[in-house]
This record gives sequence, C-alpha cells and structure tokens, in this order.
Amino acid sequence: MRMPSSPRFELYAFWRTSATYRVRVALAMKGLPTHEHIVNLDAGEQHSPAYRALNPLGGIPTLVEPGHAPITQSLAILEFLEETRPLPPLLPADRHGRARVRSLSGMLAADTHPLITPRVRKYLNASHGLDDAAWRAWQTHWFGTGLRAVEQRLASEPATGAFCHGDQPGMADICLASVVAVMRVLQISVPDTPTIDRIVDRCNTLDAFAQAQPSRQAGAPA
Ligand SMILES: N[C@@H](CCC(=O)N[C@@H](CS)C(=O)NCC(=O)O)C(=O)O
Repeated sequence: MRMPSSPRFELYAFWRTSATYRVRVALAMKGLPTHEHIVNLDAGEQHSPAYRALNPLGGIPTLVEPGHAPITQSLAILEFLEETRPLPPLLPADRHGRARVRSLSGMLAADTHPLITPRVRKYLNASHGLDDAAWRAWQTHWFGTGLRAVEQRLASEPATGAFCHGDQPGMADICLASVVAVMRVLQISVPDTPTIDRIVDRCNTLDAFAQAQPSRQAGAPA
C-alpha cells in the first residue's frame, strides 16, 4: 500500500485549549511537521468570518493538510491521522480494544470537555446571569462527573495497564491528559482519582505529551 507523504500540516490552535492539545500530541507522536496559526480565544477570534469559514462552529482546533478540505473535531483529526499514518498506533489492534479506547475517549472529549468551553460560559452568563463563582462550580461539577466515571472504569477494568489501555499510550491517554491539562490551567482538581493521576504522570514523561503542555505553547502567559 502506498502511504501518503507528510506535507506540513497547518494547525489552527490556541495555547490552553484541551482539544488542540489532543491534536498536538497525536501529531508529535506520529512525527508530523506542523505549523500553528494562533486563533486567540480571549480576543474572540474563533468568531471571525475567516475562521468560521474553516470551522463553522467556531471551535479550535482545525487541521489543514495542504490541498485538502479542513478537518475539524479533534477526535476526527486523531482518527484521520491514525488511518493515514498508522505508526505508532493510537488504537489497539483488536475491535473490542478499539471500542474500549473510543469509549473512554468519548467520555472525556465528547461528554466532559465541551461543557466547560467559552461558548457555554458565554450563553449561561448572558441568558441566565451565571457569575464567576457559579461558572467555577459548574466546571468543577462537570470535570468531577467525567473524571470520576473514567477513574471507576480505569481502576476496575482488566485492560487498563501502564496506560489507559495496555502498556502503550494511545487515543484514550491523549484525551485523558488533555482534560487534566486544561484542569491544571484552570486550577481545578478532582480528588481521589489515583489511576488517572498515575497514568497522566506517566504520559507526561513522554516527549509528545510534555511538549504539548499549554504552558509551553506560543501565547501562554510567562
Ligand atoms: N469537539 C470539539 C471541541 C472544540 C472546542 O470547543 N474547542 C474549544 C477550545 S478547547 C473552543 O474553541 N471553544 C471556543 C468557544 O467555546 O467559543 C473538538 O474536540 O475539536
């Protein structure tokens, strides 16, 4: 099979975003050269017509492979990278294993992270008068709900190993570390999640994860 070569990807990104972190780690694990364009969430640049033309929902990131249509949604991007550049794998070889990893990934990237995004805050503030304290309580609640459920699974399911699934890092680890990374930016912690803590600490010993840390990105506060 002829594999595609690796042109330089263009990644529309912002330093602290959890979804961008996921894509940064996957690109680094697969050794793919990338150029980042900053979309400043604090300045509302995700709402600009130019960015909305790439990503109509105004979510970051968007990945562009030269000559192809933009790809939005971090999980779709990870799946695309996995299909086109299979090594090292982000998904296990067996179907049941892949279903488990996708399920854990969805719990984090689809059912936890989106609830704490700026657009949700903006709506709750404008429509329901949610103040800063209530927003923090909201974020803490939804991070806790997601992470406690993931902890329960990781701690009890035999497929958990040094990482979320076995002893190689993959998609579920990327999603887990991405949620924990943004929680650290927000200074929110969920107690009593020892399996998550162990796995994320292990992820952070790997270059691809360490280099994707929000604090190491262009535009991050000193
Ligand atoms: N499901 C999307 C989420 C994208 C998303 O919401 N990203 C956040 C930053 S992590 C964002 O750009 N939010 C902008 C906003 O809420 O206005 C993905 O995984 O790519």
